[in-house]
Amino acid sequence: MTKTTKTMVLVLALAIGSGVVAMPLAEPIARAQEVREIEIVVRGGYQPSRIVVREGERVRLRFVRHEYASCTREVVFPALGIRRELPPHQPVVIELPELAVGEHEFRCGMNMVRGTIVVEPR
Ligand SMILES: [Cu+2]
Repeated sequence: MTKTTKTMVLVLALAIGSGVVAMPLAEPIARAQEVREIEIVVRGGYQPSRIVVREGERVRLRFVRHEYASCTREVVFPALGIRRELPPHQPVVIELPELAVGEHEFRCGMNMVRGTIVVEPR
């Protein structure tokens, strides 16, 4: 490398590093649909225990367990293959996949406390 080439390489490297020469950043892709977040309080049961959503609606459940009773330690969505631990007073967010029209059950690990997600047709 000649001295001039070395200098040019150095200048270019500095320019990139300092952000003077920047690669165009991809624009964040606008979300086609907002996600609806529903909070479910867990205390001797699920509140609300019946959640009605629309077909195709994107839903995220936020479980907040306000108790130490071991019964509700886990939440299970049998048909969806979802099983999550719910530590006390620590929100746990569960992103649901697209659900078919109808009723989808969720329950505690022992199947004592139950809730239902009702998906209504459009
Ligand atoms: Cu239980």
